[in-house]
Amino acid sequence: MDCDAFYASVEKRDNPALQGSPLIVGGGRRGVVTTACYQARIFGVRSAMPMFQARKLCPQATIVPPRMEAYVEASRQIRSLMDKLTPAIEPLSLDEAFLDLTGTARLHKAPPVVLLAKLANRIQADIGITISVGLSHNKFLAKIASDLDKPRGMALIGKAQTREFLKGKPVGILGGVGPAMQHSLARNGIRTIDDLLRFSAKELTARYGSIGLRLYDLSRGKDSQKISAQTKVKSISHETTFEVDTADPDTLDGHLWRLSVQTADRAKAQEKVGKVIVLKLKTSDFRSLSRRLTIDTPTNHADTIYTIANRLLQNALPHAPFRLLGTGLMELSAQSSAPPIPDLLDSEAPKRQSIESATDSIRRKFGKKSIQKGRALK
Ligand code: TTP
Ligand code: MG
Repeated sequence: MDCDAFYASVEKRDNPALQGSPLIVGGGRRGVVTTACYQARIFGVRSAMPMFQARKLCPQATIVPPRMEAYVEASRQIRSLMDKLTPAIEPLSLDEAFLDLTGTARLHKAPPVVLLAKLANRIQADIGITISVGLSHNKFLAKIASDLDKPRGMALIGKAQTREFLKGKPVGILGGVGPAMQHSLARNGIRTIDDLLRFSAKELTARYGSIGLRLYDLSRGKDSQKISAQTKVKSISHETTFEVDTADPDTLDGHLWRLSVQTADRAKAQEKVGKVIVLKLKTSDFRSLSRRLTIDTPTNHADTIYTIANRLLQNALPHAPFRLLGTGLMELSAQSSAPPIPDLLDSEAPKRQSIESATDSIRRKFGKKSIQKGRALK
C-alpha cells in the first residue's frame, strides 16, 4: 500500500483552507518540490522539480514547507491499523509498506482484497488521507500494481494475468531497473519485457551477473523475495547508479541530499535510529569505497546524515569520477518516543516544528557551519 500524495494529503487534512486547490509541499533550502497534490500534478508539477519551474507551471498553487512530525505521526497511525491485519509488514518509507496477507483469510474471515478495501476505508475515516493498494502474488508485482490505479486505487494482478500484464511493458517497470540499467540493457537491444524473454538465464547471468538472473525471473513474473518484518533490519541505506559517471560536486551534492532524505525517511518509517553513518561509492573503474563515521547521538535526521556523508564525500573526491553513490545508517536501535534534542536546537527550535525543519531554520539563520558545531562529531 502507498499513500496518495502523502505529505500534501496530510497538509490538506490539517488545513481545510487548502482543500480543493493545487498544493505543493516543498521549498526551503533546496528549493525543490517534495510532493504535489493531484490537482497540482495536472499542471505537470512533480516531486524533485525545481520550485521556480513548478511555480511557472502552476502559479495558482499554494506552497507550504514540510512538517515532518505530522507525517511521522500519520505514518505511525497507519502502521497501527496495518498491524491489526498481519504481523508481516515491511515499511519502505513513511507512506509505503508491503503487507503479507498469506493465511490471513481464515483468521479474519475475509479474503485479502476485502481486508485491504476495509483498511483503505478505515485509514480515510480515521486518519483523513487516502491510499492506493496493489494486490498480487509477489512483492514486485504488488509494488507495480500499487501505482496502476492511483489515487484511491485498488489494482490486482492475479497469477493467471501475470504474463499478459507484463507483455510489451518497458523494462523500467521492474524493481531496481533504473536509468543506468535501462541504458545498459538497451545497448543489448533489451527495451521491453518481451526482449528479456528471448534470453536464457545463463546468457543474462553472463552479461549482468546476479541482477541478470533476477531479471530473468522478474520478466516471467517470478519473485521469491519474502516480506521481511522490521526486526531483521541491520542497516538502512539508499543508493543510486548514475547514467553517466560524474565528478561534478554540485551533481554529487544534489544526489547526496536526496539519498540522505530517503535513508532518513526509511529509518523514520521503521522507527529506527543509527549510530554509524555510511557513505558508499563506486568509482568509474568499479572499485567500491565505503566510508563511515560514528556519531554520539544515534539519528534518523536527513540533515545529520547529509552533513556527515558530505564530509566523507569531500574526503573521497580525489577518487572521482563515481558511478554509484549511496548513504546509509548502521548500528540501528529503536527510536525512543521522545528523541533527545541536541542542545543547540533545544533553545532555538520553535516547539511545533519538527527537528528537521528546526535544523533547516537554524541553518538559514546562522549559516551552514553552525549545524556542524552543534553535532557532536567524533
Ligand atoms: P511517494 O509515495 O513517492 O509520493 P506521494 O505519496 O507524494 O505521491 P503518490 O500518490 O504518487 O504516491 O513519496 C511519499 C512522500 O515522500 C511524499 O509525499 C513526499 C516524500 N518525497 C520526498 O521527500 N522526496 C521525493 O523525491 C519523493 C518522490 C517523495
Ligand atoms: Mg505515496
